Amino acid sequence: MTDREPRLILWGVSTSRTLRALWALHELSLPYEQRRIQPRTGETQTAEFTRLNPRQKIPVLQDGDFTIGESPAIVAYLSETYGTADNRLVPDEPKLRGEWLDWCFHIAMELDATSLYVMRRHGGLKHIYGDAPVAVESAARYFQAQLTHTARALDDGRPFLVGGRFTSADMLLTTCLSWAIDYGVPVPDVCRDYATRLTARPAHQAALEANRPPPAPEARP
Ligand SMILES: N[C@@H](CCC(=O)N[C@@H](CS)C(=O)NCC(=O)O)C(=O)O
Repeated sequence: MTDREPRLILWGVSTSRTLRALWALHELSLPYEQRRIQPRTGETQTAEFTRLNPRQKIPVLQDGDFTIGESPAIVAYLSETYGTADNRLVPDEPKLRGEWLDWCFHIAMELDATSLYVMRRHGGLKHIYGDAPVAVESAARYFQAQLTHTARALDDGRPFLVGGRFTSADMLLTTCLSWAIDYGVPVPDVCRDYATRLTARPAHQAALEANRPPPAPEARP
């Protein structure tokens, strides 16, 4: 933890990836402002936002004059900059850190990018990315096959993925499990129970609230 006073601004709302950043902010009890921009509204394409993130994606975190995107990186940055011995989300012992990285890459690549995001892009967002039912079906099967490894790991009764304590790998896995359950992809009981336990954390509940999208214009009073 540094003695630097955080000046944190989180850009984004309403996505599984912004939820991760919000969850970390609440786990670490950090004060922040939120710019509640949403995907596919044009708000990620403005000149102001593109200067911040040329990838035109949310979430983005500003910490003073430092800017970072990619939800797993935001969470790790927050923990390494502001985490304490009690609430840090990243292990520091080299082997545990290696194990943590292994889980983070596995979840972000195999469960998120290769599976759930393919389902999202070619299912719910097919009007933008193209209709590809075979890709959606195959991604759902791939997710289930990849998840068997996670289910086997959790079958040993461990409360968290790495080192007996809550880390950001648990945040990535929980958001993917919630996403899969929401899509109706079958998830083994051991993973479902794990997700139920982790989503009950007060910081997750607070993050869910902060991640709620603003009401649609026509619904506003
Ligand atoms: N790998 C990135 C993915 C971020 C991402 O794809 N964000 C989407 C929404 S979930 C986005 O901002 N799309 C821009 C837009 O649709 O305007 C992360 O984990 O942060």
